[in-house]
Amino acid sequence: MDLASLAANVCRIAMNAGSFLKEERKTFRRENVEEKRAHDYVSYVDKESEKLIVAELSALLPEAGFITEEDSAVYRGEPYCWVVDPLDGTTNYIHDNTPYCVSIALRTKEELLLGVVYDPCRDECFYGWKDGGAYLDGERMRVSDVRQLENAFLMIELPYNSNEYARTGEHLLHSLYGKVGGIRMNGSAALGICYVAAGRLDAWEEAFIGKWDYAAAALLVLEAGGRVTDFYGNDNFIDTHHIIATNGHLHPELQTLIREALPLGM
Ligand code: LIP
Repeated sequence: MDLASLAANVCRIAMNAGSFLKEERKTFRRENVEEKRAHDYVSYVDKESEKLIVAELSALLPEAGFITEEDSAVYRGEPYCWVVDPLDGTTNYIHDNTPYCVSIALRTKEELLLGVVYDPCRDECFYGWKDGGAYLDGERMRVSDVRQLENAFLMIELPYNSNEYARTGEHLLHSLYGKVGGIRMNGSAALGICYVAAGRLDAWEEAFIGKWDYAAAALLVLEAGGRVTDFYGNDNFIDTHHIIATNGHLHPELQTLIREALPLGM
């Protein structure tokens, strides 16, 4: 399989869907929003974007199955599987906030092969493929070289699952606030993890996220020389719902802090 050529085609598909998101945002109304569960929103834009992407990916690789956030297509154990978030950062989007993006990954049962994340707001395309490197608009990406947590610029995200996650989030903020270079959250797992790959962030973490939120960006961190594990430190993370992505140097300390206060039920 020519992953480089496939990545170029997937970038085109992601950019096409990103243009759709940006165009629809101009006339978007809050009455278009449904609540899948408490504080977890979806709109016709998520669903239409997913239909667009699934149709184009199906033409590109007819034998592949799908894992998609809005469940418009299925995975029946095929050798190849697309993992698609048609609009990552939905809550930002419905409030006319940023960032938001399109995330598309290709995987087998065992490993990630290709990842593309397109941000239509900054017109930035993050992409890469297994053993082929990670790129931002054609420029090779490398993770940062920050080695001390006290100098780190990192992202601590807060998922919808506040009851289960509150103890972890509070522990991390109590342990890190005022003791590191800076803490941010942005509401888009895909872009936050891409920023680790690009060296814009030194570490990122979140639990209770979907495979579609992180699959593409996690591969880019690995290809950019970083490390990705689940909250327990397992490198085999591709079916998990809790992710730590770092430049590698900061991974042990951040994973230890998380392990001190794992989310309830984990
Ligand atoms: C979002 C993630 C974000 C998380 C939100 C939500 P969505 O994905 O990107 O990191 O904090 O709870 O899961 O729903 O916008 O595709």
